[in-house]
Parts: sequence; structure tokens; C-alpha cells
Amino acid sequence: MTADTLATAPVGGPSLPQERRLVTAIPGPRSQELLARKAVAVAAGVGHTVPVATVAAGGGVIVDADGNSLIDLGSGIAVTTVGAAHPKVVEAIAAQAAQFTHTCFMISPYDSYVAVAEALNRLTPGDHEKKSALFNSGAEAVENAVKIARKHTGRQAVVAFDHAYHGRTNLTMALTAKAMPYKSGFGPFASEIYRVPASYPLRDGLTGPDAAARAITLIEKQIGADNLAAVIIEPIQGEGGFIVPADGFLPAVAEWCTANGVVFIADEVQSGFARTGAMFASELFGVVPDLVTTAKGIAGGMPLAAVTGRAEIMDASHTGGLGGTYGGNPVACAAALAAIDAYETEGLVERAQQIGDRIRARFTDLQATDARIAEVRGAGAMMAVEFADPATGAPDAALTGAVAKACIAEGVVVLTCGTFGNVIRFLPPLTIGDALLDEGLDVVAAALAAN
Ligand code: PLZ
Repeated sequence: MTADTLATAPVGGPSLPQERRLVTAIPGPRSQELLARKAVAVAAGVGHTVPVATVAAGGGVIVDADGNSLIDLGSGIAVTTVGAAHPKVVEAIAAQAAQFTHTCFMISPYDSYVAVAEALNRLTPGDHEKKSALFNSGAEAVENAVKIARKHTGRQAVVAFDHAYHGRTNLTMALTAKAMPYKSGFGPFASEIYRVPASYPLRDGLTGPDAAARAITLIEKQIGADNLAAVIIEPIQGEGGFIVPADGFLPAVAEWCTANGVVFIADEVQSGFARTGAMFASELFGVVPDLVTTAKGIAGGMPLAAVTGRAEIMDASHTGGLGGTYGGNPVACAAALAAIDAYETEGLVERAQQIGDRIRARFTDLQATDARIAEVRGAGAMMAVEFADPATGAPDAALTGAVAKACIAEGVVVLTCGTFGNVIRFLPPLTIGDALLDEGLDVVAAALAAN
């Protein structure tokens, strides 16, 4: 795509026409041109889900270089929760960029980093004294949460769960469960990482307390609490399939951690910031984590991440032990303050709940006549549908892939997930309107009927 294409592209944000509009096949000629250049210039390992050249986005749509307008039910993987060009975020970015783009917070500190830390300390679950540190990506936040927990406890082992996703760096690959595409051939992985079963009600049939007891027994017998620095878990597992644990699972695991001096880390990178109809998903389960990792929705699309938690744990590191050149970049922090303002003043937590109710109702209805829908689950605007063979319960990845592909061809961006690749997830921007959301769901329903 040339500068010309961008010059003639519409400005993004909520003023973009909120409509699904297909003027070419997907991909159209201009998108094909970009994808051909991508194939030559970009490493093959970097894939893409939607074959378009994006030129603008906002509200609930993504516009491509050919003039197609797609309904966005993915938010760039739960990032543009306030929209892809929220006016307050855009303004804050421009203003901060004109002041200064970087000093390195470790060299000469600035206000916005501290203000983001203050906001995180206030917003994350629990009213104990908290501190925060800022980083660039979800994986980097997870890495640092583990560093902090190890330093605080003087122990090394870390427990992660089946179906977990925590990132693609070396330590976080070790924490992530799924081999393909995340880990295969990329080892050796970091040591002292142990995996135990999670709670997956549809597939394990266990109550929350039973699933917790199963995990805790394994931890005690195979690792030993005295060796364990941290347990890390996504309150609702994201990439692994939007798996909502059975009631009582998370509180039992968290209580066991507290009783054994183990740091309980909630990875809220995907589930945080209003996404689930609560500011943080931990709240839905009545759990107060020792440390919380955040990223994605935190800064309206800018790269920013954080670890927030109990002051005495966060302060475990010697001065200078935590940091990085770009962590808490001022432009990203300005965007975060604007996004947080939007979450708090624009009713977005409630909006996530309404969106979730609409999606749940729609697929629960469909489930009555389509037995391939094994489960409709999620919370707020983090919803998913799991597909399986009605007779055997076997995961149906082929159907899932076909439906997602058909939706994209019809101008609706949906993402899949799941250890078995048999889950379609819905993560619309909270700025999407009901009519557009319903139209998107109509397209998914039609694609399901046709496959
Ligand atoms: N923890 C819970 O969901 C990122 C992965 C996309 P980064 N999930 C999207 C992909 O295929 O790479 C994620 C997450 C949870 C950590 C991360 C990692 O966040 O910002 O991608 O590093």
C-alpha cells in the first residue's frame, strides 16, 4: 500500500460509517498487492487471520484499502476495547507526542507513568496497598511477575495450567500449553515450570473444588509447596478456549497459595479492562490475586503492559532490578490514561455486559436447534462457542475453521481459539452498536447453517 492509498483512506474512529460493506471479494486487489509484498518481505512465521490491507478502523468496523468495511468482532485480540481510534486516546497520543516521545522512565521519570501506576493500584482487585511496574507487552509483564515472585519467595518453581497461554518469549512459551503454533521447534524452554490440570467443566465434568483438589494434590506431591514461587492462571483462559472455570476452582487455588506462601498471579492480559463485564475477571470469581498482569485493553491499542500487586511483593526487587528501555513509554501511558478515563466514564463495563448478554442469547437459541454447539460460555464481551461432534463430543476444528473463514469472506472478523481449535470467540470493541453486532452474529449464524 502506498502513501497515496493512505492519503485517500477515510479517517478512523467512531465517525467511520458503522456498516458492513463489501465492494470487492476479500481480499480485493489492493489487499492482494499488500499480501504479495508481505509474502516477500515479512518472515513466514508471522501469519495473518484476515487477508486485508487495513487503512482505518473505529467503532465496530475495520476498513480495507479496497473500500470494504468489515464488522470487527475481535478487537485485534481484545486490545481495542475502547475502539481502534477512540477520540480521547487519539488526542492524548498526539498531545504527548508533541511534548516528548521518550526519555526512558529509568533515566528521567515523568508524570503519566506514575499516574498509570496509581490508576492500576486503584482499579485492580483488593483494597490492600499496591504498587505497579510498566512494560511493553503481555509476555513481558508475565516474565516480570515471575521474576518478582521468585525474588519475593526465594523459591524457583512456577505452576501453569493445561490450556494456558502466557506469551511467546522463552519463559512464557514454557508457561504456554499449546505446542502448535506457539512452541514447536522453539525449545529448549525455561526450567522449573510445571503444568497441572485446570478446570474445564465441559470436558472434565468436575466441580470447582474437585478440580482444585486435583491440581493441588499434584502440586504438593510432584513439586512441593516449599519449592513453589508462584501459580499463574488466566481467570478465564483465553487462547486455550475461553474456558470459564467451575465455581469454586479459583478461590480454592488462591486460598491454597495464600496458606502456603505461594504468589497467586492472575494473568488478566486478555480478560482485563472491562472486557468481561467487570473491570477485571478475578472479581467475577471473588478472587483477590497477589499479582495481576495486564496489557492489551490497557492503552487503547498502544503497546503497554503492567504488573500490579501487593506492595510488599512488588518491592521485593533491589532498585534497578526491574525495567527496560521502553517500559511505560510516555505516549503509551498518555493513551492508557485516556482509555482508563473512557472505561470509567463511558459506561463500558456495563456495555460489555450488554454485549455479552446479546451474544449469549443468540447462540443459546441456536444451540437448541444445532447440536454441534457443545457450549456457549464466557463473561461480558469475552464470549465463545465451542463446536463438537454431537454424537462423540469430539472437538470439531474443521467446522470451526470453515465457519470463521466464511464469516471473514462475508465481511465479519471472527477469531478462533482453543487447545483443540474448535472455539469461535467474540471480543468486539465495546464501542460497537447493537445493530452492527446483530448483523455480525447473523452472518455467523448463516455461516454455521451453511457448513
Ligand atoms: N497472557 C492471557 O492472552 C496474548 C496472543 C496472540 P503479548 N494473547 C494473544 C498471539 O498469537 O501471539 C496474551 C494473553 C495472556 C499473555 C499474553 C501475551 O501478550 O502482548 O502478546 O505478549
